[in-house]
Amino acid sequence: MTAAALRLGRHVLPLDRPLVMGVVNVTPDSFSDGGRFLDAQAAIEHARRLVEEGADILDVGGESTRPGALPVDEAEESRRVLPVLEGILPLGIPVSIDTTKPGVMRAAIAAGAAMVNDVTALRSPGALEAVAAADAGVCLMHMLGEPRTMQASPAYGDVVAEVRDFLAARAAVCEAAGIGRDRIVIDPGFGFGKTVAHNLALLRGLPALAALGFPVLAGLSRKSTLGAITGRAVGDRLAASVAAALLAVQRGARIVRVHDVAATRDALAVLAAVARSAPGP
Ligand code: HH2
Repeated sequence: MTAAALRLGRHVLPLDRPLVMGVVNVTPDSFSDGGRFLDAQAAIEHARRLVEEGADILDVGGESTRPGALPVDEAEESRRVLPVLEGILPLGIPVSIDTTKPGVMRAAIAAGAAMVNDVTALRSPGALEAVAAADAGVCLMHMLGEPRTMQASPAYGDVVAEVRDFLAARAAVCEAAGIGRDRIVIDPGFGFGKTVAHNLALLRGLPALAALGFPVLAGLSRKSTLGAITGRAVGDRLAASVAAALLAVQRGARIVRVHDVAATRDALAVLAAVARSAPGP
């Protein structure tokens, strides 16, 4: 059974409705919005808009994970994200730090971050300890390989089973290190070492991940799989992104990581209304 609420630092988020995580990228090269919010003030204003639109969590990242992205050193990543983090904490909703680096995790948690979103599922030496020593939540994501090369030729026997087993193993490692179940979120990592067919299989297979008993986060917003399906450029994937978020929630995702919060919220409101409505005559 998935816990009734997710504990992220001092925040307790009920899981009786899907949560929307709004993306705040502070990078020059993110695939969808690279460079737009590199200036801290612009990123803070963007975050404020996402909260007004109904975001439940903000996810701040200072290093792009897009295929082929250049690595950023710890000092530069901290320099990018910490001022933004400090600027958006007063907005009052939990802030997640999207990083793989234990030093950035520690600094962000000390500054008030309530969650660590790690696309490498706390596999960097010291990352597990950095989260276990605090009360922050964690999102454990599956990635095959590393960003530079992950899209070269990803191959699986059974993608859903392999991703599920990886996430179950990482969650067990976290629990053994003292991170409570109610602080753990799992994520199949759409687009991280996956073909279009793998991503679609994972979307269909989300119930198998949800069955592990942890809230599932799905990040499909503006991703290239949606471009492959629709033929649209990254800036024109709003409708496809909203559809993907809705399909993910219908298949058991409890958190959707999105760039377009207002549109996603509207779609989820329709879904909730249908779920609440009495059976027709
Ligand atoms: N996707 C991206 C980044 N971080 N974290 C989780 N947990 N799940 C995801 O699917 C995920 C993620 C990629 O999207 P974006 O932040 O828009 O781009 P970039 O990594 O280029 O900054």
